[in-house]
Amino acid sequence: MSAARGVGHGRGDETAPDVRIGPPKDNAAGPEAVVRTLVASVRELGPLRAAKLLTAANQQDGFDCMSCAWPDPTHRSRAEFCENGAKAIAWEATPLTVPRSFWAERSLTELAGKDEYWLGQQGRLKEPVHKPAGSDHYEPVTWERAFEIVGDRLRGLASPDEAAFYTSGRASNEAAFVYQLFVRAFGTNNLPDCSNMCHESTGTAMLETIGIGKSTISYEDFAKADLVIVMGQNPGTNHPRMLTALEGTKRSGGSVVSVNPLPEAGLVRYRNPQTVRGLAGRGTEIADRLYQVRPGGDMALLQAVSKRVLDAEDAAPGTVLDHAFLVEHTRGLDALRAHLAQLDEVEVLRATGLSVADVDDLAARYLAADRVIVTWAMGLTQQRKGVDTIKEIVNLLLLRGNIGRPGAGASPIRGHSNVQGDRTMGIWEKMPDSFLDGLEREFGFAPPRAHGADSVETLRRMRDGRIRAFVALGGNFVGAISDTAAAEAAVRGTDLTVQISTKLNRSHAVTGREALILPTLGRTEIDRQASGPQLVSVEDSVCAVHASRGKVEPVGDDLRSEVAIVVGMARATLRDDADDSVPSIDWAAMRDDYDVVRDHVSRVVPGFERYNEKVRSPGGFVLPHGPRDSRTFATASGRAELTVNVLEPVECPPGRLILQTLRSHDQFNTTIYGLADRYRGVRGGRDVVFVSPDDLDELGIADGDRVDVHSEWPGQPDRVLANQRVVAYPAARGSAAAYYPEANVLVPLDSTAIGSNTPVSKSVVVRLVPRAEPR
Ligand SMILES: Nc1nc2c(c(=O)[nH]1)N[C@H]1C(S)=C(S)[C@@H](COP(=O)(O)OP(=O)(O)OC[C@H]3O[C@@H](n4cnc5c(=O)[nH]c(N)nc54)[C@H](O)[C@@H]3O)O[C@H]1N2
Ligand SMILES: Nc1nc2c(c(=O)[nH]1)N[C@H]1C(S)=C(S)[C@@H](COP(=O)(O)OP(=O)(O)OC[C@H]3O[C@@H](n4cnc5c(=O)[nH]c(N)nc54)[C@H](O)[C@@H]3O)O[C@H]1N2
Ligand code: SF4
Ligand SMILES: [Mo]
Repeated sequence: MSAARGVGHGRGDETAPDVRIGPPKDNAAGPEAVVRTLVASVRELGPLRAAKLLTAANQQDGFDCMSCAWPDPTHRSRAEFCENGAKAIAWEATPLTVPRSFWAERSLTELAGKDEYWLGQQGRLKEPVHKPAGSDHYEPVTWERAFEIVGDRLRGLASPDEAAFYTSGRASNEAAFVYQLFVRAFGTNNLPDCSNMCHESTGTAMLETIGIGKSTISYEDFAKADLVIVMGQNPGTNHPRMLTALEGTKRSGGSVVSVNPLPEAGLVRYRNPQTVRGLAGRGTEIADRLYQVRPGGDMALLQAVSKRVLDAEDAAPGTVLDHAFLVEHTRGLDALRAHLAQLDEVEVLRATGLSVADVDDLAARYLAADRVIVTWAMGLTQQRKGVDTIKEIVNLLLLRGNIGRPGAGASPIRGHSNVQGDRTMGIWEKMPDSFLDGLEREFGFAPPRAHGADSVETLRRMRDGRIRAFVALGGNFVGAISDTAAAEAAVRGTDLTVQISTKLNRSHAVTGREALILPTLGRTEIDRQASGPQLVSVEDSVCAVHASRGKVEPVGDDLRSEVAIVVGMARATLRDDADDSVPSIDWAAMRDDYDVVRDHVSRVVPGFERYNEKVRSPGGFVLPHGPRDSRTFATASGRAELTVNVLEPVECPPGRLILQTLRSHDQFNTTIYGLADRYRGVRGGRDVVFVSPDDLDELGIADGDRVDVHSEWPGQPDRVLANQRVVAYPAARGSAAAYYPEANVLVPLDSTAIGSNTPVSKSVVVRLVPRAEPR
């Protein structure tokens, strides 16, 4: 397959697509969102199923919205969901299923030519299927046979390290815990996950500086903050109910600013669909200022602001920094001060694309605010210097004691609804020894200690023939990771791929020589096991753990829960009849009653004591968090670390742009709900590249032109995303944007963040090449 095709994009070189462009919107949500939510869910689900599900979403006896990891307020209203939550629910709970005849009718070759939108539209998977080696078709298979194949092939590997076990962040705590237990009992730490492509830079930076990789605030802190700085995040689309929290900041007198190359709709103006003001009025202006930073310029901006804070302290000693906090709880102030004294302001302006007045303005706001929260998402983490950028957030906050007190803190906003919980449960290729010791004590076997492969490393090892079997608990690994062509070649080189999934995606079409699809229950569905209906639990972005109970009948009789599937694989793989080294674990007991899983967790993972009791209390419970609760920092020094980080701005050669790959309003990661991006004015297609009108003038390209986007990486041939429509858009100068996952083809596998190995999906050096024959 040629690199130019992108993900399932045969479309690129065919007849003219009919993408239509209108003006971007300045407001998010409002009545249109409510109507769209209801119409779409009723159309997909029917009125009864829709009513049952929407009223149970995010309620204490209902299920947790499976879309993003935004937390719930303590006091919930009757309708605690948003337009995009409703889309996720409708997508999962659709009664449409893939018929048995599908597998004989459609070859893998044919499926590989379809795009993600088409694949997702085929409905829910409802029976296990197997693609034998050498065949171009899946065929239905019994669960017993499917497990036997998994067990057989895994046991046949030369070493457990020849297998990798991926997790996407929708898996429940219970499924994740049982899964990592199976993988470690099997004998490897090869547990790559979506977090490797997502907030890994956050975890790395925060663990090193404050001793824990999770948000230091609670939901209620938003209403207490004087200033919230939203960096590299598009909440109006990706965490829609965050706008309600930010509205809370505004209404209690605080201010909100956005640092982003794009003016994202919800941050400009928000019309809360749950208030009369939001429905009838113009809504609330959320962001008081947009600092339209050049991609990758955040680190320079943060350093420049910290420098101004230190300068202000020099001008009025004793009045600016939180000396008591710094002395008692931190280390490294002198080194930071010395480092920032050398900061090259010319370099800062070049890196940020901002004016001195902009930088001064942000610094003045920071200095004027007693309580400051910084939140961020992918605009910061998916950068080459993502880890250092987040360390600079920590520096800035520490200088004025903005951690561990009300209305202040560092708040990464997680992506998948349980990606944070999965990590807590041990889904990580390098879990600390303390966790592994806990497993050893509880289960009586010696877990492997050598660190395993993360997502990018898994692909490299597949490419090199060192990983031969791949199991995925959810997600769409090949569709989500960088460098599509390289990724697909690597996956096709493996012996076996196994996908535990709800719906079809690219990873079912691009497989190892042999492949299995194991269909699973979604979170909306009632999960019945031997002991009765089960509940599962999840952890949100602010460390609150709560229960989720399915509400509707499963779409098929032969679906199994994720826990049951993992147990099936474990029992087929880890047979202890002949071999003393195989731990004896009562897998069936965990499958039959998830309380048994939670009892194990309560003895292995700190903070989960009395898990079964606490998860059943209304609203669940909040995990302990040293910096948030008591300003204690579990770093090597026992203090929060102010760090010195060397600036290395993204270089952009003349005639090139820095391209970011981002989400439309109508998708969840690789799941494409529809072909519109309403807030950005795009309808009917996704093959667009957004560029500022001034850059287009300079490049001699016009709005509406068709271009091939070439990505450049030293020593390698160009990667190409063919035939995109250019959209003149109010983007930062020198930047461009295109949609993920189609644009993943442009991100080189070797382009990863220093320290976290996260693909650099937000800074790709590209050149726009006008199509030879414009249409
Ligand atoms: N509806 C919906 N909800 C989702 C998802 C979804 O796909 N759909 N995905 C979920 C997941 S897994 C995640 S991780 C989150 C993702 O949530 P976001 O991080 O909001 O997602 P992106 O679309 O990648 O948007 C990145 C934002 O960063 C900005 N940006 C890009 N480069 C830079 C930069 O260099 N500096 C700054 N300051 N900003 C930059 C972009 O303009 C954009 O606003 O959302 C979660 N929620
Ligand atoms: N270029 C570029 N690449 C990126 C990003 C980017 O911004 N730009 N973002 C990155 C980020 S932040 C992330 S998180 C990753 C996402 O990577 P993944 O998490 O691997 O991808 P998703 O698209 O979220 O996975 C969707 C699939 O999960 C399955 N699924 C849905 N619900 C369930 C369930 O309840 N159980 C099970 N077992 N399966 C289910 C369905 O089959 C669905 O097709 O992509 C990363 N890749
Ligand atoms: S904000 Fe996120 S978790 Fe909450 S309802 Fe919307 S999509 Fe679901
Ligand atoms: Mo993510």
